[in-house]
Amino acid sequence: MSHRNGIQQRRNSWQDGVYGTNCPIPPGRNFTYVMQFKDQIGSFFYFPSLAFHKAAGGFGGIRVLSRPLIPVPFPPPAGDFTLLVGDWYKANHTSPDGVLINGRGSDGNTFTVDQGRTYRFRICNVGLATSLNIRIQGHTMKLVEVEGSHTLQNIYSSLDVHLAQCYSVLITADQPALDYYIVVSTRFTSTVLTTTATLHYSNSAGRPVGAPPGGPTIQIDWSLNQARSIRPNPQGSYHYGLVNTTRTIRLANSAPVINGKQRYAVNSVSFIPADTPLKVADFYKIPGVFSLGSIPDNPTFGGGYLQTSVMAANFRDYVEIVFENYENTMQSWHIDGYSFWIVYPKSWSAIYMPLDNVGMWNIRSEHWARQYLGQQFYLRVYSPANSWRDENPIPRNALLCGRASGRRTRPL
Ligand SMILES: [Cu+2]
Repeated sequence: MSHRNGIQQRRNSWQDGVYGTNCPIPPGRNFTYVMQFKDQIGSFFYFPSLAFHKAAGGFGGIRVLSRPLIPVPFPPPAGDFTLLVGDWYKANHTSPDGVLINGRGSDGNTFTVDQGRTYRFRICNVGLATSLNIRIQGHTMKLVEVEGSHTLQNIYSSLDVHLAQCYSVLITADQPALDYYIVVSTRFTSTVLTTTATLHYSNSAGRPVGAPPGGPTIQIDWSLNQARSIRPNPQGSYHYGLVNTTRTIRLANSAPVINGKQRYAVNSVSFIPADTPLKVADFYKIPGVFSLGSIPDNPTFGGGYLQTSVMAANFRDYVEIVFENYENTMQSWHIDGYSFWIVYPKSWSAIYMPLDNVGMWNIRSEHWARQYLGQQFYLRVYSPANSWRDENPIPRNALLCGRASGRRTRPL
């Protein structure tokens, strides 16, 4: 089962490729996802979404290009590289054993550039648990895109990349003709792990000179200030103050022990999978798989409990979502069909979101152990119209499993 992070899947949670929307693809069989990359551009990635399959790889970059003639706020780069960076584990998920760039360890990748030209580097953190920092010896990075939004074009000497985050930076090969280290290291870890790749000038006189440049390690303020400096290009953004929100949803992450086991939760509810994908159960109106309203709109600060949690919401509502982080760790939140947010320790982050996408959408921590152990739920954005205008019909090739086994999708 494969999910594409950041791809909006307009009206089409059928193709989202997560536990709550699709049946797993059985061994030896295949499934064709059909989707349109509509009204969005930018850098994203796909990955296997079930269990801990992501720990073994199976991810790749996605580039959604602007249509020809649509103006892009920077000149066409001389080349376009993807760097998928992430923590790597050999035996368990408690502390990483290394950092990989495009699946390889230190000195495993070379990116060749021509002196004097400018290149686009798309950088995504595809790891399980660790924020990373990236920097390039002797070069600065001009940030131009974050998750599909063009940004104010600030210059950085190093950039934090949090879990599941993607950036585009422009790098100009404006230094003497040599090789230079590209360095990726872990953030907020007791042991700092580092890996390197090579930025190779095509007319290079030789290997990098000196040691790989160091970067920030445990400083949270540094990261927070940098995150605040990253602003979407203000042109074309909503005038949020002018829109009336119809509902406020407050979501607090927590780490309760339930039945003697470490779990993670949202508003005290620790998600457990049901035996049938929620979207499929909803479509066939199969009772007993989940119930709406099984997660509260506000933190309860009560003891944690297990539940297949689904929150009900109405199509075209305009909601304010406040992510409240009372814990001491960085939180990466992802809303399928919509977007992605970072919440710093002991702080909160408010977003405004038009619920313009009907479907069953996963809201989850991108920290993979946390989402696996319950820090996630589903938001069911519902339109009573039951029209193909609002939501695509069930795919003809949809796999059916659990209590939906043996049902028919729709005639060919
Ligand atoms: Cu997603």
